[in-house]
This record gives sequence, C-alpha cells and structure tokens, in this order.
Amino acid sequence: MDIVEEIKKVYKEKFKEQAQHIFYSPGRVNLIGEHTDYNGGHVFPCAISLGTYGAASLREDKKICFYSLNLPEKGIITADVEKIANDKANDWANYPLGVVKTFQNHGFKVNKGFNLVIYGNLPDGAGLSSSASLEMLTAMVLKKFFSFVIDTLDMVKFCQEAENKFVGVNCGILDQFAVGMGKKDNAMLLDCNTLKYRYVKILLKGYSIVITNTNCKHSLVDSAYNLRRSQCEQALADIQKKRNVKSLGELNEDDFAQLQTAIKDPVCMRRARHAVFENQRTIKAVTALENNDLELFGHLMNESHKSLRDDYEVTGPELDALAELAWQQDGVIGSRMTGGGFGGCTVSIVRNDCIDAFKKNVSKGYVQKIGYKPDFYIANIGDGTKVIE
Ligand code: GAF
Repeated sequence: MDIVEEIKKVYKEKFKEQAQHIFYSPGRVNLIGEHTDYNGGHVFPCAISLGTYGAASLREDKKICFYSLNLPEKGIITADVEKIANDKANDWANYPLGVVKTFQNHGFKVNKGFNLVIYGNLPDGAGLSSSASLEMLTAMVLKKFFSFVIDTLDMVKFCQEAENKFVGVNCGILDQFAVGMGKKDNAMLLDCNTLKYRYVKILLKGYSIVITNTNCKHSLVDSAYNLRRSQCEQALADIQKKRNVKSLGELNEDDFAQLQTAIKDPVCMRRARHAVFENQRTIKAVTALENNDLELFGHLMNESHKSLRDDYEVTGPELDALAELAWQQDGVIGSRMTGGGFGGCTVSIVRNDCIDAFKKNVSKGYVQKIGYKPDFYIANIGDGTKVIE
C-alpha cells in the first residue's frame, strides 16, 4: 500500500477535510553501545527506513485529536491542549501528549489543537523505537504548525524529557537522538556525556544489516530497565568515594580494574562492568569500521551481546537463541541484541549472498528452541524525522 495516500484518505474520512501536512519519523537500530547512554558513554545508532507516518492539520479550537491506523479499535482519542495530563484513557496518545506538555513547560505556546492521524510500519514492541519515532513526529508537527524556532537537538531533548517525566520511563537519549538526527547511509557516534556527535558513513560493501525480531514483545515500562539504571547509579556512587568521576563513561578498562572493589554489591559491579566495557567497545568498533575492519567490528558486536547476556542480564532466551544461531551461520560478521533488551530484536551484519540461508536456518533453529517464528527485515539506513509535504 502507498502509506502516504492511505493516511491522507483515512484523515479525510475521519476529519472531513484534507490534512495540511504529512510527516515521517523513522525507527532506529543501534549497531553497538547498549545501555551506555544513561551511563555517560557512547552509542552508535542509525535511523532505519521503517517508521511512523503522520497526517495532520491545525485546529482553531483547543482540541487535540489522535487516530492510529494501527489501533483503529481505540477510535479517536481527544484531549484539551490546556489540560494535558497522563491518563490511562489516553492510551498510546500519552506519548504525543507528553511531547506537547513538555513544549509547553519550556515556554513554547501551544495554544491551539490539532488533528493527527498516524500509521507506523515499525513492528510494535520490537525495540526499534516506535515510541521515540512517535514523539519526534509530534515535535515536528508542533514545530511546523506553530513555527517554533527550535533545533533538532533540542527537540530530541524535549522528547526524552517527555518519556522520562510524562510517560515515566527513565530512558537515556539514544532513541530520540537516532530518530531525530538520522541521516541516510550514516550511523552516528554520539558521546552521551557531552552530546558531541559525528556521522560515520556505513559502506558495507556486499553486506547488509539484518534485523531479526524475536516476536517476544518487550516493554520498557514493565521491564527491569529502571532497575538496571539505578544499579549503575549505585555502582557509580561507590566509585565516587574513591575517584572524582561524573559517569561510568569516563572510565576505561584499566580504571575499572582499579576501582571495581569499591563497588559493594556484586550485581552492581557486573552492571557497571558492562557499562564501562561496552563504552570502550563502541569506540573501538567505530575505529574498526573506519579502518574497513569489518571482522573486528563484528567480533565486538558479538562481545557486546555476551556482556549484555552475562553482566547486564537483559537478553533472555529469545534474544540469546537468535544471536547464538546467527553466530553459527556462514557469512555473518557479527550479531547482537539491539535496544533495551528483554525481547525485541537482534542486529546482524550478513553477507548478501548468505541472507536467504541465514533467514532459513535461523528461523528453523529458533522455532525448534522457542516454538514460534522470528521475522526478518533488511535495514536501509534512512533520514531522521521530517515534513514530507
Ligand atoms: C532503550 C532506551 F530507551 C535507550 O535510552 C537505551 O538505554 C537503550 O534502551 C539501551 O541501550 O532503547
């Protein structure tokens, strides 16, 4: 289906007028650097060419109306622009409402309502940032309709704040950044301590980025995400009694060897070890890629998965099955879980002529182990959030 034509059509059916503008916001895949963002480390994500489309118009009254083609059973969800609060009844619309509220809290005058019809082709709950995609889409809607002068990085920060304070997930900046700042054919190396970043061209001659969905739904709100974060904070607080550091991202492997005994709780020690080593792996992986050393890049991806499995304990049987099956296949450079974990997707770098066998064998092994099928997507690296027309 032509998605843009479809949302225009549905918009017209629902609101008896043409949508004034069409927006698009991607999902993301993180190539390496997991659970490092809120630890002041590096991440290396890219935006993908699956995401959220929105058809929207400004209203003359104070009503905000949302409709999702993915969740038609929820009907049109409405809110008052002057009385925005997180309410269970708002369902998925709490994400865009959180963004509106955050803009307002920062002094941006959102004093009129709007209609927004969305459709997302990102698999739901797959850890490819459907929430951040919707948040950044909403930020772009506000920027366009209210002519706000705001740069993308500030929109990214607002969307993270909306997720932290309005939705209640203590996430880092990775997802909103990747979605908002994405650039075709490039990944981004972001230092989450300083928010300095640079684009790195991804030229995977003869290879593709294959995303494999466990089809085991992940939800950050329900998961142990916030617990992991607080365990890292505890480890940092212990380390700070010995050394003056602001985040785990400031430490390298040698620093950690010296300081680890300061961390009282052994579980917190392992969480911190992941954060420190994963950050170093991310920096090394980007250097490897820039030196055209795909093999080293892949090796570091595999090490990343093992650390997330053993030290951070956010993988689970489904993600482990996919990664371990991928490691056994011909033409696979590397494979690891991507995103928050506890279900969701893996990301693998696979030689193009091996992709069919990869899908067949991984699928077969996964069904044998887990009992149902995974899904595969070839990721094209696309642009960040934008106004299409
Ligand atoms: C989720 C969070 F939203 C990100 O901020 C990041 O911490 C990621 O998990 C793990 O790297 O996607």
